[in-house]
Amino acid sequence: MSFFKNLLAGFSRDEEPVIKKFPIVCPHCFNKFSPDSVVFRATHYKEEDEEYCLQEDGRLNHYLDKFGLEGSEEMEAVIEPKLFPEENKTYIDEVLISIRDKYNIETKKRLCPFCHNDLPHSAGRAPSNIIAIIGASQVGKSVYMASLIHTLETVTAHNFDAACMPINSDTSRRFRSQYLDPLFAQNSLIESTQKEKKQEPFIYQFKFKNPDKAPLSLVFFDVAGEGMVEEDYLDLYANHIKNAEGILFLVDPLQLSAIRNKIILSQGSGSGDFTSKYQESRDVVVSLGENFIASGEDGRTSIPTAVVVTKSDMLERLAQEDEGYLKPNSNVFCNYVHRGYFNLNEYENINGEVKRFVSQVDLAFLDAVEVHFNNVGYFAVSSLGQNPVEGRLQGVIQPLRVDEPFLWLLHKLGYIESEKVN
Ligand SMILES: Nc1nc2c(ncn2[C@@H]2O[C@H](COP(=O)(O)OP(=O)(O)OP(=O)(O)O)[C@@H](O)[C@H]2O)c(=O)[nH]1
Ligand SMILES: [Mg+2]
Ligand SMILES: [Zn+2]
Repeated sequence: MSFFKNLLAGFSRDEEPVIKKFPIVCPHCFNKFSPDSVVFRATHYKEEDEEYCLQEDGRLNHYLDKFGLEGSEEMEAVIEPKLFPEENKTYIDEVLISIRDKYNIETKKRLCPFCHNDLPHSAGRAPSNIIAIIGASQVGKSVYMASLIHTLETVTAHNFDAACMPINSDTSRRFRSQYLDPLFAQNSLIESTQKEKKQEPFIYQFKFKNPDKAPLSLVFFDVAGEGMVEEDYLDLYANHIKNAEGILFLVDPLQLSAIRNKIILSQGSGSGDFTSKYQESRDVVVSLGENFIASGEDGRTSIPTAVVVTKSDMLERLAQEDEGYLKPNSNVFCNYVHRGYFNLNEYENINGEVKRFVSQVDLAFLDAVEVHFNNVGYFAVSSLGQNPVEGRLQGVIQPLRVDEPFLWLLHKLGYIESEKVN
């Protein structure tokens, strides 16, 4: 179908121009602006020139100060493109990407005009999609982000004729040392995300092999669950949720009090770790509602929101002992790989099963979600495929359905197609 659509589009006379220039959302301060408003950092300095000497960057320092980070050292000058003639500027696909300064020296270092942080090189040239991963403390956000990004890079991208890559070597290094190595190489877990520490975004590019399909930039954030119910924390560290294109809302079955004891009993003794922390997922919805969502007209948001039940491996025994919640042969426990398109049939089954499960174990949460979010899908994943024992993994990680909620978001945002196949 889409093949013919593309073919016809190729012949059509009044073909729509391909859009190549997109508004930029700064991945540091989340202001949105046109690619024409960027500023540049000079690549050299001249001690004797007041304008071009090393100097303090007030805006950058203000930004760093807000997060309690140390101010930067004196830096090269910031260059305002509007003060230069067109012949000094270079554009690719209508997007300003470099400028020659007063000394005729070129700089490609684009900065956000609001906070003076570096912009990713794809900024303005691909739609930028912030995916917010939220949820109460210890629900499995950090582990899920790690498992998801790893799966996107190694499996999902290929299944959709694309490649998924970190935006630069710094992102790659940080992801490896903070997430990938502990989980995949050292069989250990990730420490609870610190509330006091500013989390840097992880930016990835998802690029299709078909050059006619626009690439997308994915910006992932890992926040501290503890902060999710504190206004000050949300204001400072979770502002990206306001500009998110998609939300992954994680819920932990072990924290759903209605079944916690049943799960613990069903696992038997010596069967691994149970989080001792409790934080009602409903409180997280309420606090999000207060801080971000209620600003809309009817107090609801249409941002596509995937409610994701994590640690589904913990539900398997429960299902065997009590079929009232989930059937032992439920789709929740079978991996399914979406390939080439998002299978709506598979989605409808999982959405129905998980929604029914959540309504049984935490109706108050389900109701809170339904009054705040207009566009919701329900999913279940296991990022690890096993329950760690004393903070150690017992073998190779075997993620289950981890990319499905993400693919649903991509489908909702119009980046991948869907089909209904049995
Ligand atoms: N059984 C099982 N346990 C998991 C899984 N994913 C995470 N866990 C457990 O949940 C714990 C918390 O995971 P994190 O990803 O650190 O949780 P978080 O939501 O980032 O927590 P904060 O950073 O404190 O907000 C881990 O230490 C694991 O013990 C999973 O797929 N299966
Ligand atoms: Mg965490
Ligand atoms: Zn900024």
